[in-house]
Amino acid sequence: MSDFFAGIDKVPFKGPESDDPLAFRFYEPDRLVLGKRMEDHLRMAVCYWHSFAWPGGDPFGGQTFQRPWFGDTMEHARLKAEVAFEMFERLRVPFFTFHDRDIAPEGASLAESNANVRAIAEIFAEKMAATGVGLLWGTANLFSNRRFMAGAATNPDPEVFAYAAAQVKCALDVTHELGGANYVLWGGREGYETLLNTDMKRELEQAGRFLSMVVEYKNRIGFPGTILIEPKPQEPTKHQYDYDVATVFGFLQRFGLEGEVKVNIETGHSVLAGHSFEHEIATAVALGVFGSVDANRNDYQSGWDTDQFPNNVPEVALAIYHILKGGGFTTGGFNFDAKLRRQSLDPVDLIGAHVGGMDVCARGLLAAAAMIEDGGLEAALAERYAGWETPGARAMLESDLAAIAERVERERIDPEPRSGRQERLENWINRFV
Ligand code: XLS
Ligand code: NI
Ligand code: NI
Repeated sequence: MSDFFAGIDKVPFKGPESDDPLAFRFYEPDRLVLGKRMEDHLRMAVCYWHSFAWPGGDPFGGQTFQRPWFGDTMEHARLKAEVAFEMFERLRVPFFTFHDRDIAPEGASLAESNANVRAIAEIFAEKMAATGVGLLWGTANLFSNRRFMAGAATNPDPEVFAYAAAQVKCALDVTHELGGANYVLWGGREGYETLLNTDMKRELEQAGRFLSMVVEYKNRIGFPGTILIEPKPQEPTKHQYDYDVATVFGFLQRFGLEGEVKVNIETGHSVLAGHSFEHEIATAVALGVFGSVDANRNDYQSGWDTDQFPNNVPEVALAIYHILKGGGFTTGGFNFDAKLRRQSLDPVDLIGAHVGGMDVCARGLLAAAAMIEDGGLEAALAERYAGWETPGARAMLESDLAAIAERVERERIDPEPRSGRQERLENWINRFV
């Protein structure tokens, strides 16, 4: 046991009237919502990188956080694992997520790095068995080390492609051994800084082949989880190839992977791509590739992927509404890809931030469930598209342009526009959030 969170108890549920900043006001894991436990709806996860690996730097200054596990020895990594599970238990969070390089220091060779990752994974396995905390997903960090400065799978140097493949193999093996529900690929540097030095056609083909190899290997080892791609339009690159959900879907189709790979949608990345969070979710649901969510929020003025904790209930409620309409999570969940502000120095800040984020998701779920139970939005949609339910309209989709044109003339079809009722629907939403 470490003393990092000394004085902070397991977070209790105290109800909406509570003013205790370290208590849940809405999150009750066992509460049934639409017939399913809240915990099973939301499948929330703490991410290792922002909470335990990030030092609090920004482009103008370095570390602000002082953590006893900062350093690059295995001793530090073991302490980090200790503290991480102490936090998961206090938060009653059912899952966590990590990159290989978050959990263990990089060694002098890839073999040594892999051995370090495996040594910590063994500790994870014991702690997971003891606490019941599961792994929502694992991933490989293919962006921090300078070897990846020009990309991983899309690198002009085939040796970097090879190194990335070897690193992903190990991260996927470890994720599989820990019973991970998914494996994520975020192509942080799979894009370009300038087209002047970039052969885009070649790079896209490399990325497609790399992803196909990941899927082939996943099937070979019998990993039952889902492979997820996390779209992001740019940052740190000027342009990232996994721009948004629709772009990723086109890419998957091109390489015949649309049945094998799904998407992990991040709130902040949706905003960076010029979309709303619910737009990205609705797109993924419509295309059949919805997988998981990285929950956070961006500062709307700064234009950066600021990875703040979610605190906007209406935004989260609409997102969850679309997730529920799409059938809810299967292997996915809500991963808090969110970090403290660099002035939030204390252990209590780390706990309090997650309590708030989890409560926002719980409140969003309750609002979304109430919207579904009320049925108003669904009824409005059904009414709006009712014309398409008639046999004539359906038959038209099987006919052809000339036949349709002939019918329009014969029946003197001249459509009368109808109100879209947007404000009424916006007002309706406000009854629930
Ligand atoms: C960065 C990404 C990253 C992924 C995991 O913007 O969100 O944190 O989720 O590599
Ligand atoms: Ni993310
Ligand atoms: Ni991000």
